Amino acid sequence: MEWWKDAIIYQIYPRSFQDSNGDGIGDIPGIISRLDHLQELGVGAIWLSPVYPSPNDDNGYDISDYKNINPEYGTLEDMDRLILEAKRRGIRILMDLVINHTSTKHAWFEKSRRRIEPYTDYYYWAPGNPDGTLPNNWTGFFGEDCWQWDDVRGEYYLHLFARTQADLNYHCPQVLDEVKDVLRFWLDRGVAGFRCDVINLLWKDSLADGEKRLALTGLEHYLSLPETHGILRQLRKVLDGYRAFTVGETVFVTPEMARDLCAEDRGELNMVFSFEHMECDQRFIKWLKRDFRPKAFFECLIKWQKELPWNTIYLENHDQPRSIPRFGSNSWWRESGKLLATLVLTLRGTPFIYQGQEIGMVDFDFDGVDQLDDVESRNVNRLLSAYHVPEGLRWRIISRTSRDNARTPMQWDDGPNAGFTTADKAWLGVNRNFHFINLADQENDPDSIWNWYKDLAKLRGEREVLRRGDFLWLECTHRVFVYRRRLGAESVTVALNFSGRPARVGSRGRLLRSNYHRDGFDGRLQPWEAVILEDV
Ligand code: TEU
Ligand code: CA
Repeated sequence: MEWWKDAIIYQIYPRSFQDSNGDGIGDIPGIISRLDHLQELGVGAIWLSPVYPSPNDDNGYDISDYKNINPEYGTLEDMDRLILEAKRRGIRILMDLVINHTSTKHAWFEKSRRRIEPYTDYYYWAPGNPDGTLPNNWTGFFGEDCWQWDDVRGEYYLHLFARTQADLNYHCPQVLDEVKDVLRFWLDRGVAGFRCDVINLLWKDSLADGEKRLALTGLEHYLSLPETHGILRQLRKVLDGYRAFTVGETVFVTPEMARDLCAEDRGELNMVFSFEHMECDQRFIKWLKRDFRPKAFFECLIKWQKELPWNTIYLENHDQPRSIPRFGSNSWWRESGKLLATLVLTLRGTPFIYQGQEIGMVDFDFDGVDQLDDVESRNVNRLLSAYHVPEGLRWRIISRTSRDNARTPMQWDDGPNAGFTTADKAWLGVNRNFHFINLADQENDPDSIWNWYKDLAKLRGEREVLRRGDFLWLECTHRVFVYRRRLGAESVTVALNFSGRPARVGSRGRLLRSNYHRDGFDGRLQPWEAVILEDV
């Protein structure tokens, strides 16, 4: 049974979801205490960002032990209890599988740098060049080069991400055996599957110089290589024994690549996160923003709807700024928040909702760079400083793109620290707007974004056409997006106005939902209005 085609999946960033013991850091008992919230939303599975032991240079994406729980978050017993308590509410748990790299604090790395067998080749090691230059010219994802000298070993190691995230070497067969073992460890404990971090980069074909590019020189040596597909097929054999689910995070993925990764007969992944629709407001690299152009965004969504029989639908995660200021409008906060909810819950595919999205949380309100935590933002700040970019401009660039925008603590109520923690201070600043944006308030407001999400999630559950129906676009202009979902004789049309001005569309039908109060629909949309019509 493909449960994931009917489920809504909710992403939790554990550090920022709910603190239970007053240390200012979210934790697993905190998550357990909020499971009812997720059940009420109609969530079928939770994707947990990493909860493994980690020095937290990249907040858990630098894992130092794959088979344990970070003491900041709890214990293995807490994790077992989470799996059980979630199951009692019909919710599955997906873990984050980060196997492109480990923390340099991982025991494997400690042994590898000392050339202790069989760990010697677990990572990509290389001597420098006689002229003192790095092993090759590749550049990394976090705005630095990707080689770090290790004194113990007397060689450089490869890191595509932060300096303390060393890339695992899949040319060494033991590495894959270790990963299989990790999969079994968690599947035996009852997790339902994995979100697989940067999974299309696993195999590096050589360490030769790359073609010079504006960003990520070297990419052609590791992006979606055939051997990576082979690795995924091997992992799938383990996963299939448990009927487990996988979604791959796949950077730079094209529809063709995605089809290869997700085709049922190839036996690799179940679905992937593509990035194209998230790049509509970027030039070349994420730090160079341009104005959001809805038409390009709709066209991109249409392309992916058409090219793949099924995939993920998402607008937010822990790496991206919040969706309302980005694709909607802060001045039409409520309306555009509901419109974006409508999009996510009515396109064809599995909707992923990121914590806080269901109450319309917006970007952080930090005052300056010293309030940032994210390793990527701090690196970029350092880099821009080195090029003498003035502080004002640096802040403009970083504040709009920083991953910390999505990582501020969840806003539960209007008590101290938004109900996230009883500590004086949360690990990352709570947004001061929590007096206006918080769950408790929205629970009492029938017109809230929260109640809209709940209502649409329910509608999606009741109407098979919204889940399994095919997709057909009807109108796609610089601000209006209209599409139809159809299953047998059932047909539903969704019309969205991505602008602060009224708009007209050609569709009519019996009004099922609108984010405005209205009785019928005559083709006229209010600013940021979303309507769902039953075709008659
Ligand atoms: O992200 C991979 C990735 O390439 C980007 O989303 C990245 O976070 C950044 O935006 C590049 O500019 C995954 C995780 O989601 C992210 O949190 C980790 O930091 C990263 O892998 C390394 O594990
Ligand atoms: Ca805690």
